[in-house]
Amino acid sequence: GHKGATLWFTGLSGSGKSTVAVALENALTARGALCYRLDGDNIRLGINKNLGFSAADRTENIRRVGEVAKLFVDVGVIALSSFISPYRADRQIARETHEKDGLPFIEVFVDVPLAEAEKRDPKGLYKKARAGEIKNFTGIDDPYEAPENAEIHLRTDQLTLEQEVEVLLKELEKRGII
Ligand code: GGZ
Repeated sequence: GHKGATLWFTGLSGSGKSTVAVALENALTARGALCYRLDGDNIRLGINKNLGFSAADRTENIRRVGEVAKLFVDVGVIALSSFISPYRADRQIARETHEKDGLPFIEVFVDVPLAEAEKRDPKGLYKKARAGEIKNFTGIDDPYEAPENAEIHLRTDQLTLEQEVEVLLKELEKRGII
């Protein structure tokens, strides 16, 4: 069996948050653990479709994601949240939303140097941001506040995807979540 928990992936666009979350989802599913991924595709296009990328909208995005993740954890699901979540204070609120009810919250810093994320640029967004075609792009002309004490720190330019999944599974085992 397993119990609920939120894994909160935070990092720059192109850091590998979604890639790691998908790989972990597959590994958990193979073990029979029920999990659900929260990301821009199912949140920003749905419940949060009225929100953009101003500081206030990012804060509200993350507040709602924290609340929704907590609902999943309440019912025993492992919630995998992958949003840039650039503000430390917003991540702290999501953490407290869980911890005040005794629910596990594991912050995962998906870390790459900006230069590496920019080199990957899978959607060409950094190029557009550099050209001024996208304003307030995280890492270019908008802040990213790196975690100072995340439970897990993954350097995705130094580890393989398999190693990253292994680190996360070990942490979940250590905490008795799986
Ligand atoms: C950052 C932006 C922006 C701006 C659009 N800044 O690589 P992607 O495309 O798929 O991931 C980015 C995603 C970020 O949305 P989040 O909900 O994770 O952000 S936050 O946690 O800050 O609310 C990127 C795309 O949306 N995108 N404009 N200005 N990323």
